[in-house]
Amino acid sequence: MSQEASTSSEGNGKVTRVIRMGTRKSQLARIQTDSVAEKLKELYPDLQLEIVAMSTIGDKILDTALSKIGEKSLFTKELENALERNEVDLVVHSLKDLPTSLPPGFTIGAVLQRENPHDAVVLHPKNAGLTLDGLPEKSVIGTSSLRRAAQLKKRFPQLEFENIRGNLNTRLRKLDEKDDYAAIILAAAGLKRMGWETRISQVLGPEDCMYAVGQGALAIEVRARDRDILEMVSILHHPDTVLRCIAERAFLKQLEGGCSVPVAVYTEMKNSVLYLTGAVYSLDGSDCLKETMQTNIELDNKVPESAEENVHVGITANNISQTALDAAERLGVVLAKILLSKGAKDILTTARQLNDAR
Ligand code: DPM
Repeated sequence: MSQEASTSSEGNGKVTRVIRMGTRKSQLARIQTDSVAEKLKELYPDLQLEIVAMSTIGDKILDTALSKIGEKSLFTKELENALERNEVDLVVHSLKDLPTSLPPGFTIGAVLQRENPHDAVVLHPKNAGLTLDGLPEKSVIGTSSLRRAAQLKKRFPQLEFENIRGNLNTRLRKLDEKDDYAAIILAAAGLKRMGWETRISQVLGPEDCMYAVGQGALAIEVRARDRDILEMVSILHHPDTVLRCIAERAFLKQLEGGCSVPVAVYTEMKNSVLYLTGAVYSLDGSDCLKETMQTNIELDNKVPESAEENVHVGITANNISQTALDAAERLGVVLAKILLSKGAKDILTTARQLNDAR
């Protein structure tokens, strides 16, 4: 069987190409991919879509904390291999799982409107009605995110934190059916997409826990050379989300942080001003560097001179003002440089070493 995406003529002069969408096999990944398929169908009613599901390393290694698996593109490698081999034409990811530098040949062709980017508390049923503040001393909170643990340890020193792994279904089951955890922390966006919004007992604001770079946004990864697909998906770009996420990703990239370092952000777009708060933490949250900066965003009509020029931290957005994208990226870089000048590198290096030694 040919692995090339098939092209067929319907005899009416209109060529329809079957677009294959790659996805991980988890329920969340499938829901996310289906939602993008639906949007594409609405915009291009003649489009023929096929969904191809596959397992990734991240799905197979379920007993180890993410932050301890030394594989950068944990959830993306197999899908990128399939893209490379033309077995699929695009892949839907959670943006926060995509590294700030993609392997050569790939680019993010669309960043969709962000869901609630905050983290949420899901309580064991026996604790119904409580908040993190009201849980008994030494209650165990399940999270494998160094970022969440660092911030929450500092903010709620009376609580204890333990790793929890597995996809969302597994984690909810571990919470409900055992007595190991008083609560777990998950992204509100994932819970909402799974239809489990009712399990959210508390959404954590930035004073309690800032979110991960790109959290809550879906991204479509494509072959950089595939200009047709790039153009097709580009109309799904949500400009405010793109600008916020470019600033966040530029911040993380400049810090040389991967997807599992204690780095957190908070962004806002208000009256054409983009605000970025970024922070780095020691593992127990006792050391923290945090700053906020802003930049004006001018949505002029400046278009890129060449397609290659318009890539910002892995994202191609030819239909968004070049000036605005540059300003967003610069904001992230400058904020990171300020934190680096105050010692962010040492905090992150120590956090990484301690985590590797655990
Ligand atoms: C990344 C982290 C986690 C995921 C690290 C972090 C959480 C890991 C854990 C980079 N990816 O957030 O500090 O709790 O062990 C992930 C989730 C979603 C995308 C699930 C979640 C859904 C939300 C979204 C896993 N990736 O964070 O609850 O689309 O942003």
